[in-house]
Amino acid sequence: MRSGLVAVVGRPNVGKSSLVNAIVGKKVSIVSDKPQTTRRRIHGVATRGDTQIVFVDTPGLHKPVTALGQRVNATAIASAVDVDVLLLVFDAESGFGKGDEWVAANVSIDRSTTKLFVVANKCDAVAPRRVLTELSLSTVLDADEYFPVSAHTRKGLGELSEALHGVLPEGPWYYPIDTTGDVSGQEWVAELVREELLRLTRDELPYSIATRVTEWEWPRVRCEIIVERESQKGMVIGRGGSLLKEVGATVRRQMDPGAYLELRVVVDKDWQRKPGRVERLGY
Ligand SMILES: Nc1nc2c(ncn2[C@@H]2O[C@H](COP(=O)(O)OP(=O)(O)OP(=O)(O)O)[C@@H](O)[C@H]2O)c(=O)[nH]1
Ligand SMILES: [Mg+2]
Repeated sequence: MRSGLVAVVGRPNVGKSSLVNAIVGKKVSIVSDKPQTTRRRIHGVATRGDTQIVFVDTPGLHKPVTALGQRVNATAIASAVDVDVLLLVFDAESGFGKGDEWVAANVSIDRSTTKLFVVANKCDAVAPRRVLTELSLSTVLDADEYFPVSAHTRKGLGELSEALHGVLPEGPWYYPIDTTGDVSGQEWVAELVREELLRLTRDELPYSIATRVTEWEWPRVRCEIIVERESQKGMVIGRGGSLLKEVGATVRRQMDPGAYLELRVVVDKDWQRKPGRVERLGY
């Protein structure tokens, strides 16, 4: 048997979670077009043949301006310690740049025990020539291998998976054969609610939203949506409750049949800027 931990790091919005979902073959981590979607370390497990790859999806590394930002950055850095492979993902469409070098400098790995693979994602969105240019810029990282991929079209994912299989050490699996992730049912519903809200809200609102399940007596599930200001409450509820209704309907479709999902919006003033509050929300 072979197994290993593969940490997926990079700037926000480069497609880390999309990549993990695509390789695992199931949605294990929420995705959105807004940066800073992932806030916790999430395991996505891909077991093929005798090999189990445990992907460690991490929050995008950025220059933090809030307590939440500091917290999620620390989570990302800590998640990259003691792994077998570090996948440093960058966005081929926006190009390899200083931010990506900054990420590499902030995650310190022991190169004698951890392989560094650089992954250029979103290659479907750029011309092949550009992909090569961006990959050649990324060689300043002196990685062990480089991969052009697209999480959307799956191009290059086979090569990447094969290379990962090739470097993982012999050892027992971390999870049972049919496990795809480590997010609990309650956390998952809270994440799905947040994913929908990220999709439907704009400006600063997505960053002000936290979600948590406060009641789980199947089929009754209550999820609290926490915002930072009274004025944001109405924006989340929508005219006549329309936005909340849409969120509820989309999330319910992704839950086991029969769920009764109740959404409630509460204000926790400026929670994002208060370390104690951030921690209490489980980040
Ligand atoms: N064109 C294209 N877009 C992609 C691809 N992979 C991801 N995206 C898009 O990029 C955006 C960000 O995707 P995520 O997977 O949430 O990115 P992330 O790196 O996990 O972001 P954070 O969790 O915020 O750090 C979404 O709008 C995705 O649909 C890809 O291969 N091609
Ligand atoms: Mg993510």
